[in-house]
Amino acid sequence: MAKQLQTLGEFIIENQQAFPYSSGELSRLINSIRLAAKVVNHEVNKAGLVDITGPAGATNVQGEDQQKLDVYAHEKFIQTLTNREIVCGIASEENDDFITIKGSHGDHQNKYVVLMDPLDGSSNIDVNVSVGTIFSVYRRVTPLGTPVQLEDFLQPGHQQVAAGYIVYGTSTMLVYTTGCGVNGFTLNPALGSWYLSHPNMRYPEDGRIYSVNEGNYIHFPQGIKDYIKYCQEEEEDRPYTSRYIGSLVSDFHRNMIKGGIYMYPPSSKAPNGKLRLLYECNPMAFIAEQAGGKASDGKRRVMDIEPTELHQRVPFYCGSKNMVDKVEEFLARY
Ligand code: P6P
Repeated sequence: MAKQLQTLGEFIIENQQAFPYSSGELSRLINSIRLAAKVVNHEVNKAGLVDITGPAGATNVQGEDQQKLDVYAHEKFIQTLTNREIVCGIASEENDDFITIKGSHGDHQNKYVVLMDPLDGSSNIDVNVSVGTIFSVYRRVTPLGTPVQLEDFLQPGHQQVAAGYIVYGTSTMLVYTTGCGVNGFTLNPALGSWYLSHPNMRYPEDGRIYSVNEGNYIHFPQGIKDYIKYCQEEEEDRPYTSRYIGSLVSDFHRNMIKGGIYMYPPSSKAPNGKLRLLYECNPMAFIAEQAGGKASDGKRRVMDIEPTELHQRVPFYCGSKNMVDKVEEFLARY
């Protein structure tokens, strides 16, 4: 008789006592994320059938065409988070400014802020390649009872209380941490339940996969060019392979399971790289570190960077610790 997998609900209840200061709010927040994820998953999985895959006509702060599914996912997560009386504010890739949530009594008593990329990798939507949702959670730092402020969102990554992602792939998985390790839950769409399929996920210290858009090679810093050539040299201890899906969540997830490094270096075209510190790099860095991996901007620990803007970009090197160390070594030569 196969062992009955624990559901996400059972896991949350079992681990509730892990956060003495949280009166179940963090659990309610994760519960609202899992509800929205199911709803978005349903739409993502039928994207080809209904007219919600094409551009929505608007563009987001990135200047990217907002795919209708981007907008749909953004709205669903905002709606479920707002209804659960937990967050006082939300920042999203899809909105230039943060969203203030007063709470049902209009008194701004909710303690948490959420920053998210509702549908990362959206350029892959209409070619049927995996996409993902990324979220990052902080406790507010401004006084309860007052409207949320920008400084509640501009906190360094090491202040996160939770972070996670949903990968809408061959199966749909929710992977998250609250600072006590990383656990992965797989959705059974027939039942609408999430099951603990990947308990205590660990980033292998070494790996053989490097993920980077080599189309930008000539624009990379010399240290990155050298590292890529190092990976490609025919040495017995370096049978590396290049894997790049173009969806951060999917590349990260595969590398965390198999061992590898994801790189989005700066380039002459994008001097700070492309990825956003607050709702792409910090949450993925929290997860990577909690799984024994590492996340750097090439010089510093990503989670130590003091944010200055909501949508600021940073170079991003994340994955197996020894591989990130090696990249930093190559970059330090120049
Ligand atoms: P490029 C998707 O837009 C994204 O933010 C990440 O998910 C992905 O890894 C990266 O950008 C892809 O960017 O420039 O290689 O197409």
